[in-house]
Amino acid sequence: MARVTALFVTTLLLCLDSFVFGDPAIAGDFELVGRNATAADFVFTGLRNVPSAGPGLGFTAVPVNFRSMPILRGQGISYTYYKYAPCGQNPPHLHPRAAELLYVIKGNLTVGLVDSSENLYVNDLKAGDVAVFPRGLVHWQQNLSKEETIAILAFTDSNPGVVAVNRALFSSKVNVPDYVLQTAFGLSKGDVGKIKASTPLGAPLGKCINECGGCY
Ligand SMILES: *[C@@H]1O[C@H](CO)[C@@H](O)[C@H](O)[C@H]1NC(C)=O
Ligand SMILES: *[C@@H]1O[C@H](CO)[C@@H](O)[C@H](O)[C@H]1NC(C)=O
Ligand SMILES: CC(=O)N[C@H]1CO[C@H](CO)[C@@H](O)[C@@H]1O
Repeated sequence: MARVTALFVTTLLLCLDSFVFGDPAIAGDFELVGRNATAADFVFTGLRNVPSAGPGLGFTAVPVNFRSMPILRGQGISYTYYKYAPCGQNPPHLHPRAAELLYVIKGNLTVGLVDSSENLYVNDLKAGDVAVFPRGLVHWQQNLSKEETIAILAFTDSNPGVVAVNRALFSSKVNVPDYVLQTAFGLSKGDVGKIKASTPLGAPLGKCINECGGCY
C-alpha cells in the first residue's frame, strides 16, 4: 500500500516534471546506472494489490515506467495501470513522447481524442476493448458507469510525460497571465480568476464530478 501510494505520488511528480527527456539511446541490452542487474530488476510487483480510488479521487494510477522500474530506461515501453472510480475522469491531457494503447480489463470507459485538424473522436469501450491515442494528441477517459473500471495503458516510451491541459493553462501555480487566457478563450478577467481558483494544482488528476448525478 505504501509502495503504491509512493508510486502514485511519483506519477504526479512526473506530470509536473517538464525537464525530463524521452528514452535515451543505450549502448547495451539494458542499462542501470551504477550497478549490475539482478533478476528482480526485470520484474515489477506493484500491481498486485492496487487500491481503489479513495473519496474525492477520480482514479488510482500506478505507473510502470523508468522511475518505478529503472531497467525500462531506453526500452521504448511503459505501462500505467488505472482504476477509475464511478464517474472518475482522467482529464484532457497529452503525452509529448509517446503514443498510448489502452486496454479495458473490467467495466466500461468512454474515451475521446482531438486530432491536429480539430476532429473529435469519442468511443464507448467495454471490457476487452483496445483504444489508441496517437502521440501528442489531447485525449481523456471517463468512467460513466456506476462501477469501477480497470484498464492498462501502454506507452511507446519509458518516460511518456504528461501535460494536463487544464493545469497547464489554468493552474494558479503555473499562472499563465490573465490577458493570455482572456484573449484565447474570450473570458473576462473575473472568469479567468474563477477558473484558476477551481483548477486543481496537482492531485487529484480526476474527480467524481457529481457522484454520478450526471452519469448513467
Ligand atoms: C558488474 O559486473 C562486472 C562483471 O560482470 C564487474 O566487472 C563490475 O565491477 C560490476 N559492476 C558493478 C557496479 O558492480
Ligand atoms: C457496461 O455497459 C453495458 C451496456 O453497454 C452494461 O450492460 C454493463 O452493465 C456495463 N458495465 C459496467 C461495469 O458498468
Ligand atoms: C462507455 C460505457 O459503456 N458507458 C456505460 C457506463 O455504464 C453505464 C451503466 O452501467 C452504461 O449504461 C454505459 O453504457
